[in-house]
Amino acid sequence: MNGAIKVGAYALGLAVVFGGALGAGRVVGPIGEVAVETPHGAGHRGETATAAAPVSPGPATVPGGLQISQGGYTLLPETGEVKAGERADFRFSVIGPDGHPVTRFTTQHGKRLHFIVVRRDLTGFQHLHPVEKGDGIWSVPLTLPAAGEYRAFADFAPEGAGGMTLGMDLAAAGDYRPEPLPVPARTAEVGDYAVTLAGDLVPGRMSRLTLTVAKDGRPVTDLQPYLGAYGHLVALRDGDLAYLHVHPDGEPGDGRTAPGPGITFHAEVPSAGTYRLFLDFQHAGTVRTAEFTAATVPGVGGGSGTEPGEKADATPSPAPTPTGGRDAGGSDSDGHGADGHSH
Ligand SMILES: [Cu+2]
Repeated sequence: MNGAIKVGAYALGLAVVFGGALGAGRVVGPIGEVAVETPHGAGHRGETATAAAPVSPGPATVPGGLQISQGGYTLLPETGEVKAGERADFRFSVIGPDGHPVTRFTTQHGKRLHFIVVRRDLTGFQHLHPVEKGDGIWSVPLTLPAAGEYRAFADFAPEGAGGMTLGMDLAAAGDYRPEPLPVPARTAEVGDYAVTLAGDLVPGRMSRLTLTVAKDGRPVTDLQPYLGAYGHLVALRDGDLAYLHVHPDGEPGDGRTAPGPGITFHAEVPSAGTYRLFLDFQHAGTVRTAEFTAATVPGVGGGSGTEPGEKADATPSPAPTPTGGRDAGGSDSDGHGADGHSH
């Protein structure tokens, strides 16, 4: 049964800018911004700032979710076997740099840890919230609906460290028949709801995506906050399930973010390719997930002679595209002043 499964293990190694957490802010690693005082810095005190300020993480940054251990933190599963279709009490811990389970986490989006599970063919998406009772052991009821190789992501921020996403494999034995990835589409239906995706993923650039929710053909304008936002978006790269950093633009109660129908995000994908997007939103008391396949579009300028994966440092001319500035803060001011969606 293991023959076909191996394939998934390869695609690692594509190293780029992926961030870690569900909206936890910038790509940060535990090594982030601390200005290290290196020995050869002695005598140059005044200059440390320049030397130590890493403006760009550079191409060596590994996308989130691809590793079970990263930056000194390691996921340790404690549940051996999960049987397809049977509910398991799945347990794991996060081992910290000191070798002990981490018990202090910074709350992000209302939870200390977010747990995403998906089968390797990008079906069966689940967004769960395990419970930890003080000993560093996380526990969550988990059902893997069908046989196959699954990927589980733990998205968290240890206290004092940046947000990160670690990933681990889970297997449910049996006859695994992977499903083909749906073709890219602008609209996804879930129950009586239709969600429409506007905006494009551009490799190496922060892209603005707006997902608009309608029910029975009418725009939904009373979305409910779910974990502190009107929507949560997880994006996974087809081919290796790298976990993409997406953060919402605005939040309930900030005086400018409407409860629908549009939910806006900023997402940065590191490479050209195809991604699967999962939008969790809550309406009428129920959380639903709308799923999209999205292919990247080429970056700025006409001549697409450069590798999209490389950051566009050498972009010859300023980009006239409307997809937003290079940063969330105060960008999108080109042309249409208001926020993409009408109020
Ligand atoms: Cu969550």
